[in-house]
Formats: sequence, structure tokens, C-alpha cells
Amino acid sequence: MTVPLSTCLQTQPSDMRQMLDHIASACKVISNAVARAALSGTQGDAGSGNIQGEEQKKLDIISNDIMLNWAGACGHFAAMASEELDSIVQCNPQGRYLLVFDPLDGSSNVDVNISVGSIFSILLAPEQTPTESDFLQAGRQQIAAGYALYGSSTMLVITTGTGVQGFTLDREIGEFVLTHPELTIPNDTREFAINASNSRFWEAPIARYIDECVAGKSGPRGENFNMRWVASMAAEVHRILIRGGVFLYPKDSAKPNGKLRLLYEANPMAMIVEQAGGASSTGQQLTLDVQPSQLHQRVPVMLGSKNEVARLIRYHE
Ligand code: P6P
Repeated sequence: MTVPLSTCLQTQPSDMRQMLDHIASACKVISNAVARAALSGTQGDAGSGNIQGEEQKKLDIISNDIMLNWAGACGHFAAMASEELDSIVQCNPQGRYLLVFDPLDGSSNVDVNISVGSIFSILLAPEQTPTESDFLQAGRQQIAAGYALYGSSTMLVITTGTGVQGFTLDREIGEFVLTHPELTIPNDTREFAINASNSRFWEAPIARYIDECVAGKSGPRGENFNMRWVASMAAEVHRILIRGGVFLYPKDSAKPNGKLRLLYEANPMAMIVEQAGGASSTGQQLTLDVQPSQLHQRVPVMLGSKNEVARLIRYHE
């Protein structure tokens, strides 16, 4: 039976239903913008940088504007924050929620036709006008999280705290349709994802873990492992949700806090992964327990199949 997103959202309170419906619409528009980039001359660099000091793609800015406008139209967000914006944006003073997002994660892939995604997190807003400090909530306080994946198909994966649901965009009817109900991560895996070009910077626990995986059957794990690296977190997390795996972007001697941003990459993905029966850690603590201190702070990430994350945590003890 074909179940559209709108039907699945009927069990949600009206404000949550409207927020997720508007975010889904934003993701449809971003999907079209990504698919048509080469045809509409919107590939390539924008000639500007973000607060992270990263070169912005034209589509980073286009996707950011789409999310701000389409999600903002639901009227429930008091303020928003984005990877592409230096500071927060005030929205509806009557809004009771905050939205924080990465509008086009992995955008360095967009010009070479490799999957990219949008990642979002919904938090409760304060009674008074939000300030940046109101966004600095631990990941456990998220009330919803999700990502869109613009790949061979466009998918939307969301959680509101009671499991993880996956929807595929049916372009013939313009609806996201439930195709992956109750996504669950296998507890064990023989597949890891890490940018191995950073191996000379790795700390001992990470080097030990990867060396043991690469040693294969004759090594201490007694199994052969496979490696993947897409350089697009949404694609890596999606693969792990479907078939298991572990994704690592650790801190190292070159990146003392890792690379990924806590509020709009690590936290939403950690909520999804935990809701799907997996785990997410910085190596020192569970991702969702980290108390943020800055809007764009970075955090080490190791997430996925819970028995592998548990092993990584043991190696960090
Ligand atoms: P590297 C994309 O820029 C991103 O934030 C994640 O989506 C991805 O997992 C990671 O960085 C890729 O980093 O160092 O391999 O380019």
C-alpha cells in the first residue's frame, strides 16, 4: 500500500506535521536545483566563503535560501541557524521552535554528480526572542531530526523520537512515499568509512581500530572488512541505516576537534542513528550528551553499528 508522507504525519501534532511538511517541500525544491545545476549554470563556486572558512558552492547558497524560505513559511520557527550563515536568523516571534540545518552537506561532490544531502534538527525555542545561546542545546533535547539524500533517488529520512522512517520522492506525483519504515541498523558490521588520507594524523585508538579492520581474517578481528568513503555524511549514514557500518571523522593532530559540526551534522545524525538502534560517540562521550558551547563548533564523530562503536569507545578508554 502506498503511504505518502502526509498520511504518516497525521499522527503528529499539527505544528510538527506542518514543520516537517514544509521541510520536505524545501528538500523537493533543493533536489530539483541539484538535479538541474549543470543545465542552469549553478555548478561551481560562489566566490564566497562561510564562517567555517570553506569555499561556498553556488548551490550551498541557493539551498540555504530555499530552506530558509520554504521551512520558514510554516510559521512555527522563531529562529533558524545554518552552516552557511554566520549568525542566527529571526523568523516568527510567535514560533515555538528553532531550526538548525546544513542545507547542502557534501557539496564538494555536487559538481561531480556524487550524492549530497540536507541535514536538519528541530529544537524548542525559548519564551523570549531567541539568541544564539538558545541554540546551544545538547542533542538529547532535539525533538526531531532528519536528512534528505539527493542520490540515485531523492530520499527523506526523519525521526521524531519514536523510530526512523524513510521516504522516497515519487516525482510522478511529487510526493514523498514511505518506502523504508522503521529503519534499523544491524548491531555488527564488516564495513567502515573513514578518510584514510588522514591516517598520518590519527590518534592511537583510531589507528588501532583501522589497522585491525585492514588486517582482515589473519588479524585480531578474524574477519575481512570493506571500506567506503563518499565524502558526504548523509550518504554514509544512509548506507549504515540500510546495511550497517561505522562512520568515523575523529579528532586528530591536524583537526583537534574533528571536522563535522555538532549542531547540524553530528547531533541530527546521532539522533537518527540512536533511534535506529545504533550508537554515536565522540570517543569520550555519547554525541547526544555533548553540551554545545559555540554555534558552529566541531566535534569528533564515530557512529553506526552499536557493537563497533562500543569497541571504539573501549579503545579510547
Ligand atoms: P573530507 C562534507 O564536507 C562533510 O562535512 C561531510 O559530509 C563528509 O563526511 C566530510 O565533510 C568529508 O570530509 O575531509 O573527506 O572532505
